[in-house]
Amino acid sequence: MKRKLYDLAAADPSFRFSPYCWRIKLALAHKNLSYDTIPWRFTDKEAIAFSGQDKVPVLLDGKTTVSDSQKIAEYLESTYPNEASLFGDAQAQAITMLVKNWSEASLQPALTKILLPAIFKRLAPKDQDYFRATREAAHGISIEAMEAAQESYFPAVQAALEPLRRTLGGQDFIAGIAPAYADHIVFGALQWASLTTPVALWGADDVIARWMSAVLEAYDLN
Ligand SMILES: N[C@@H](CCC(=O)N[C@@H](CS)C(=O)NCC(=O)O)C(=O)O
Repeated sequence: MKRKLYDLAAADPSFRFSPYCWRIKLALAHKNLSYDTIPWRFTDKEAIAFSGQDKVPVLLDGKTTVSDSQKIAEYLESTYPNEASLFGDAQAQAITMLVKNWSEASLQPALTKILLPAIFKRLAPKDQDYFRATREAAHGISIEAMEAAQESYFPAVQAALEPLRRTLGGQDFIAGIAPAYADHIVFGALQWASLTTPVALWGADDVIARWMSAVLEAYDLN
């Protein structure tokens, strides 16, 4: 049975924008593992209830079901040890947690209020009420107010990107000479942004744009 990945989709089923699902699509490519994706919408909770939780990514690999991107990455690393490593040695794996936590605690929150209004417009109509209710409750501000305040969120994004720009100014990838899971994590966050918002948060000649193309190219995803 072919591996299956439940992957967040918009109204257009081919529009796949989840930062956490992108991590896993790159991790599967890194391990040279083929898979089919199943488009999933925020309100399709029943479809993934078998995984014991309500978020994507969810990976089905033979008889094994794994959810949560970090757990999926660790599962792939231990199940396919003969394929290229996602983390490197134990020290590198530990340092990858700093990258994950920086992305989730600094970079992604800085991007969120810029992206939510753009995502809202692209969602399947059946998802829009749920998305509005959950996101407005989480942020204490309406989607429309976020959109109106958009420019006030730009400085925090640039501040969050500074460590990444400095790093990529001196090396090709976050993990060094080739991409690894630390790159997949940050790529997922920035792909989430570049797919959903028309706002240019970095230019075509920015080191970030160069690195994003290089990550895709490394996996023949360009
Ligand atoms: N910690 C989880 C987070 C996954 C997550 O938040 N996924 C979002 C899509 S990007 C989701 O499924 N949200 C469902 C919802 O908000 O109801 C992971 O790393 O996989």
